[in-house]
Amino acid sequence: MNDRNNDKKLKRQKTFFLDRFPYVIFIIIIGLALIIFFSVKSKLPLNFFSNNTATSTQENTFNLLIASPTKNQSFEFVSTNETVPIEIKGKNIEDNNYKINIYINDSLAKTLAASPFKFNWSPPQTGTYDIYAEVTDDADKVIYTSEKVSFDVNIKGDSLTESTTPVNVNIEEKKNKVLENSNYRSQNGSAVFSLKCYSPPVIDGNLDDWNLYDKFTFFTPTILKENYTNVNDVSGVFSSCWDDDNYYFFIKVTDDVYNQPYNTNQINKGDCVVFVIDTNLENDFNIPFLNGDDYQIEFSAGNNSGSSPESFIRWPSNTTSKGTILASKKGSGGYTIEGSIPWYEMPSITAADELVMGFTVSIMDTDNLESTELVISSSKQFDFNNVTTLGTLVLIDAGDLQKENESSSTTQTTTGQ
Ligand SMILES: [Ca+2]
Ligand SMILES: [Ca+2]
Ligand SMILES: [Ca+2]
Ligand SMILES: [Ca+2]
Repeated sequence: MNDRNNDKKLKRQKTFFLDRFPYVIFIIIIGLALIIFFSVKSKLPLNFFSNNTATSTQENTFNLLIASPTKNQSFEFVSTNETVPIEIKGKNIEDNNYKINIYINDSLAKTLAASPFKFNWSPPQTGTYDIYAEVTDDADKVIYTSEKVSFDVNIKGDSLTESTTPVNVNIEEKKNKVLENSNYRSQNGSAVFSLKCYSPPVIDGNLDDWNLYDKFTFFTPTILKENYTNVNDVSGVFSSCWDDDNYYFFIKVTDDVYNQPYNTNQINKGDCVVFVIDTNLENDFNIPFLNGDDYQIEFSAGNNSGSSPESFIRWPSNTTSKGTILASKKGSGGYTIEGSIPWYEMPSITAADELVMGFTVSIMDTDNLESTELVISSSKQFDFNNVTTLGTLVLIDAGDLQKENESSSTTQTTTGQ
């Protein structure tokens, strides 16, 4: 009985194996085929199977978009003091050390190497402009080009000279060259450029002699930034220039409530403007504290009772700045301060073309309280106790702009109405 049963079992097992034998063979063949395929895959000529698609996938992960101006946007300006805000948004650009070249009407307007990829562009005259941007790699090879965006600028210029300020490509190239050749804190935001002036601005609080100079507007809330509401709360336009004697500046501050109850060494608690300068950027690159070659200078447009504008050198001397000349204007929506600081007040600086310094200009806002409520700065982060948060100031000598502007304005006509 048992033997017969065993025989049956054995027979069933044999049948079971024989029945499935073709399947087993089939699975073994597929398995071998896969092993062979993967081992020779990289040698196959077909792109589809090889890794050659990697480069195009990488390119596709770039994205470059003109965020400002928008398509067919129209700008109505009253003078060439006003600028078109240019902002490029990119994907995977920063991580790779790439640069963005921005072309307006097919000529290079700006090269940006660090985010934010934005700047203010001064349109030379009324007209329609095309803008596009391209990404270049370390070898200056163009690896991505954005779409072209058209926009209109209408300058209702009231004088010939105002509406014909040319965009000077040479100056832009020089700025880029200086930044490329220097060690500066690009991660802390756009550099502030100061052009040499061949006839100094009149210190009277009026903007009219600042047409030719760069305007810096990218102020970011940095200290007590949770109190920031909008551009009317506090924002600013900063411009500066220099000659062998002085550093000149103009700042137009928009501030909904002017509140400066203080004078002299307390002006930093009310509405005021502060420069922090590290004159030995190269050697102090990683030193967080202020040392002997640094300056912190504060400026007030005058107190609430109408005292004169004043400045205070908080560091290193803790004294008023006697040589500084200031003029200010206060209005309902803010104030302006125009000033000249003699270089002898900052003896660590030897003013020269292409000098690169650590620098942040901050606007301190006090509206209703008795001390500072909010600070906006020209660098992305700012901390009075940390010099490594400073942005960059570059002195540039680009020749006599006034003279160049006058000679070019005689050959150009304004189309503003
Ligand atoms: Ca002036
Ligand atoms: Ca305010
Ligand atoms: Ca220093
Ligand atoms: Ca205020």
